[in-house]
Amino acid sequence: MSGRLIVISNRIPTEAEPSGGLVVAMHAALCNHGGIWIGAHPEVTEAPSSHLEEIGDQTSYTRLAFRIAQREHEEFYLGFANSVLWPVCHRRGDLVDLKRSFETTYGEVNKRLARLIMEVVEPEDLIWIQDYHFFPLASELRKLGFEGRLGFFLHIPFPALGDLGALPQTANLADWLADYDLVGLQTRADVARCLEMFRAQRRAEVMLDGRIKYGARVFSVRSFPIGIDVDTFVKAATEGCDSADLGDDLKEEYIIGVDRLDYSKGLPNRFRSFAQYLEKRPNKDRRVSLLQIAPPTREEVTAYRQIRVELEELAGRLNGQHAELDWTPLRYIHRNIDRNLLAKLYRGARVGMVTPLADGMNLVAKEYIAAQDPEDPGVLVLSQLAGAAEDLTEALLVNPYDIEGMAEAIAKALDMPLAERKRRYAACMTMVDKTDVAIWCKSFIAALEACEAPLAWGTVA
Ligand code: ADQ
Repeated sequence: MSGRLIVISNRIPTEAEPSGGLVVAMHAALCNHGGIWIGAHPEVTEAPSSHLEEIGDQTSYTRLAFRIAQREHEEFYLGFANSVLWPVCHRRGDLVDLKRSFETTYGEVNKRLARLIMEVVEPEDLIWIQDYHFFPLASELRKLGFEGRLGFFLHIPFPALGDLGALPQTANLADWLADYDLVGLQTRADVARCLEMFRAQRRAEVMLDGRIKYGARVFSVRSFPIGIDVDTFVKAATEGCDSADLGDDLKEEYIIGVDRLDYSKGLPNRFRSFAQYLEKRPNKDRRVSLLQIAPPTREEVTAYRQIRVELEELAGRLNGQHAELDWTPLRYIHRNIDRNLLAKLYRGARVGMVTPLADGMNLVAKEYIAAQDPEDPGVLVLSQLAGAAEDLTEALLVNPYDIEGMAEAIAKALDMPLAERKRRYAACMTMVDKTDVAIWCKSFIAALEACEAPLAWGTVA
């Protein structure tokens, strides 16, 4: 690779050897290529920073942080990113909270970050920007004269054309994306939605080779399905204590759900379908519980507080109706769990339920598969609306709005013969392996490197 790799993400790891799939993959890529990781400092300050601060003491690459002021945290992060872009991309226009100050501050933070990046970047560097917090960053960098290669990866679903009308006029996704050389999306369905948006623009032309010509720019949109660090996860699931040693309560059959407490994850319908399964199960002596781990996030946003209240009510009702003196059917935990323990909890579960209403990929689906015992695997019940469903076609696919259908899928998963479980697991595991996070990272960087810089119309042969 000619230049350095510059990664921009909202979060930046602070520990020397970070854990968690995506962060580990980026860390490895930066260790290999050398370069800089730029992200928001975890501590919010009074006034925004006017320079990048070095954090950590890695030798193979540099970590630089910019500080966000409290007002920016509210208007840029909680506001425009998570109360406008997040609901629009997850088909929840009803939850959009539009305020002028949100869009203004979103623009300002991106502008300021672009100026800070320009202080450290060199023309032949490769810049890889992560996620919806920074859609306009390429446009800001181009305005400041950066002509090198710029890549973008969107971790969440690309919005449907019909939902884009809920964005303010200043948020022109087509203009923002056209300033990148490579736009990476999770799935082929995301790419189709993105192309649909461009086809609806008079200035855009989808070329025969799949690239898009937009005014003076030519760029590519491709899918790069993200995955997990498979080897590390398999190791975590199998080494150390056995899943049978996790405590008496987990000796009985259980179903597992692991999700950030987000309205996109479909938790109320999951609880309802589990309640329906309990009501309809033919053998009332069969005690299968649901272990739901859901750490709260973004609690300053009203929609997140509301979903928490709704779930607590549903959980209370479910246990009230179905618990026995010596049995609680739903265990609902609001905490982060150590990843080694999480891997073992997945392995011990007969069924993994991943039922979002919309999801870019969903790594929990891949983690559940990777954690299984190949000789006696559990069954993944997966929403057809999760990005992961595009490749994990041998999971039990469900419609997350169909409560009865999900209750039936739970029953089917619990009764599935070993031969069918093994066949479905093997097919899913092949895909989990093929889309390992290191492959995702390498293939995006290779594709960005292959872009001619700058990819403006007229310079293309
Ligand atoms: P998320 O919406 O956060 O990610 P997901 O892909 O499922 O969703 O990743 C969540 C991660 O957090 C998993 O690795 C999971 O193990 C971990 N996690 C969840 N609850 C936990 C708990 N209580 N304790 C410990 N770990 C926990 C966004 C997009 C997704 C996309 C990813 C990556 O919304 O669609 O797959 O980015 O691109």
